[in-house]
Amino acid sequence: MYTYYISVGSNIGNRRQFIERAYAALSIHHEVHSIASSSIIETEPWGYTDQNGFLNAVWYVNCTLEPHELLDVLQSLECVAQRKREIHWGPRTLDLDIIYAVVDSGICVYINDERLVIPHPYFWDRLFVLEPLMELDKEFTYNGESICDRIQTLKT
Ligand code: A4P
Ligand code: MG
Repeated sequence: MYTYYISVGSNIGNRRQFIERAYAALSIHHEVHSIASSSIIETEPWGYTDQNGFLNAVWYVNCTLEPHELLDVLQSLECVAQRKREIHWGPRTLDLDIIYAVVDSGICVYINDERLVIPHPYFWDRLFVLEPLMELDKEFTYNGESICDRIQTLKT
C-alpha cells in the first residue's frame, strides 16, 4: 500500500468543478482505499505570473497503485478536463502532481526518471502546496524540517 500526496491546481474555466470532478473520479477507482482533501484555496500565480489566480488543494490518497500507474490515472483525469500543454507553468484547467509518496512501512519513495520525479522538485518551496498540505498533516516533515517551520520561513 502506498500513501501519496497530490497537489491539485486549476486556473481556467470552472476551476472548482474541474477539481471536484477529478476527486470524485479518483475516489471510486478500484485500487483507491481512502482519500481525503484539504480545503480548496485561492492563490496568486507562482512562476509564470501573467495568468489568472489558481484554486489549489492537496489530496491524501491511500492506494495500491504503483507510482507510474497513479501518474497514468492522474494524466487521464487531466485529459478528461481537456488539459492542453502549452506554456510551462502556464494556465491549466487541471494540474495533478504527485508531490510525495510513502510506501506502507513508512519509507519515502524516491523516483527520478523521464516520466516521474518524486518528491516533486519544487513542492517544498511553494506555499500553495504547503498550506493545504499542513491542513491535512500538521506533523509532516521533509529533510528534518517541519512543515510549520518551512511555511514560516517562506512567509518571512
Ligand atoms: N512529471 C514528472 N514528475 C511528476 C510528478 N511528480 N507528478 C512529468 C506529475 N507529473 C510529473 O507535466 C509535465 C510532465 O511532468 C508530465 O508529463 C509528467 O510525466 P505538466 O503538468 O504537463 O507540465 P508543466 O505545467 O510544465 O509542469 P508542472 O510540473 O505540472 O508545473 P508545476 O511545476 O506544477 O507548475 N501557481 C499557483 N498559485 N498554483 C499552481 O497550482 N501551478 C503551476 C504549474 C505554476 N504556478 C502555479 C501553479
Ligand atoms: Mg503537472
